[in-house]
Amino acid sequence: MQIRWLLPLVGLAFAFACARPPAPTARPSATSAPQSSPTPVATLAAISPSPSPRATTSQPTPMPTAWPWPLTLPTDLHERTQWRVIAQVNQPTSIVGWPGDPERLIILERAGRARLWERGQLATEPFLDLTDRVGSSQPEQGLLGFAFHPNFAENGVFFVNYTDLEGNTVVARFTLDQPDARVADPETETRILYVEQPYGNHNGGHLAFGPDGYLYIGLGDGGAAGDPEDRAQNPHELLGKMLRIDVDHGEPYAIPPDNPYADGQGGRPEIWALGLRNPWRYAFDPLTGALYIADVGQNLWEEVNYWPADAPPGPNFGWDYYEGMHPFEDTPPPGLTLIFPVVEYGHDMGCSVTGGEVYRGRALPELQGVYLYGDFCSGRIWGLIQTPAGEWKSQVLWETQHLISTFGRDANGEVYLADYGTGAILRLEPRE
Ligand SMILES: [Ca+2]
Ligand SMILES: [Ca+2]
Repeated sequence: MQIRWLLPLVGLAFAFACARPPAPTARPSATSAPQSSPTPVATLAAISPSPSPRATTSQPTPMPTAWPWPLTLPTDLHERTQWRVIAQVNQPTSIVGWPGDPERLIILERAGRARLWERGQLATEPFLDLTDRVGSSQPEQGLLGFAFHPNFAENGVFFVNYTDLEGNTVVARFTLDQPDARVADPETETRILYVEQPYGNHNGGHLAFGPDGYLYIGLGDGGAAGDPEDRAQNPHELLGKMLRIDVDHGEPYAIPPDNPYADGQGGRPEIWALGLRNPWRYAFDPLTGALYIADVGQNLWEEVNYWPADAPPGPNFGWDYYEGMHPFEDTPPPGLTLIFPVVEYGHDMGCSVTGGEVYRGRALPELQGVYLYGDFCSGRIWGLIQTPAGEWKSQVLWETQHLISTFGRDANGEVYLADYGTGAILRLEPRE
């Protein structure tokens, strides 16, 4: 196995470790984040003085009828559950559930194919073949993200994120000829966003629609290492950000009016969040609408960030002032509010975090509301919950041998993962 070659997919540094120290320390973010007076940055003034996740997550909206997380995490899941292989592809980068049909998935292959998995079978003909325009010469390049439009059943529209033959990021819209087509026409492509990439790595690549109906586009800091041009903190650069656009208005899109720089003053209007290194995978909780962003670390710390649905746009997740909870480079200006991760882990536990999904399936009721995430190198998979007191708890639930490149969720909320090394797609199930 060409481990050394594979490792750079989503991270730079790597440190295999077999030691099993306690699960990562969960910290209440409000007390660990440096609280500050209101930011002097005019365009961020709409943000409350201390929009810490903890301050708002005690009453998330839309508030479900019950506490949205379990009170404890199960400890014996490795005995009672299995990750069962359901398909085999080449270098999988993303798994997306087909809207309304739990027996259908779209599985992305890095070289540029979107494969259709349907009722236990992988269709021979790709759902979408973009190999003529996808560049994948660098390990983190390729066909990286896919999102169905919220009204896909009516309009047949979906979006993809890929690096082109020059290595630059393309976000494009496609439309099915017929509502129930099994193959999409590559010629229906309409590019809606194009971002030049200065280096081959840290392209982000994920796409997801939020509960607000807007498309969220994660972009890494553009690469090399240590964000050499300090893009993640520069509001005039799209790299190192989470973007948010309205694909239902404007041409090719409109700016949501509450984006922090919506009027173009002080920053790029597409920006929704700043300070990200490489948000390779992120996910919205289908019940609460909260957003979990796993941001790949530099040399030491991997992190998961949390932003509830009712928190204001514009969070700054800290990179590259901070790597996880730890100072990395330079000193933030006085008054700048940074949002710290709700959990981090060191490179004794892995090398590159792969953001997962909030489990809202039916097969494993005790996992309802648990955010599952993993590590690309160590194969560990954690569960993350918040206690009613606001404390975040993270615990290793499975030790696997998989090179976990992505997780995914089907229409029923069941969770999948991809093994980049073997190409296997696996579904989490009770052990028979
Ligand atoms: Ca830097
Ligand atoms: Ca951070």
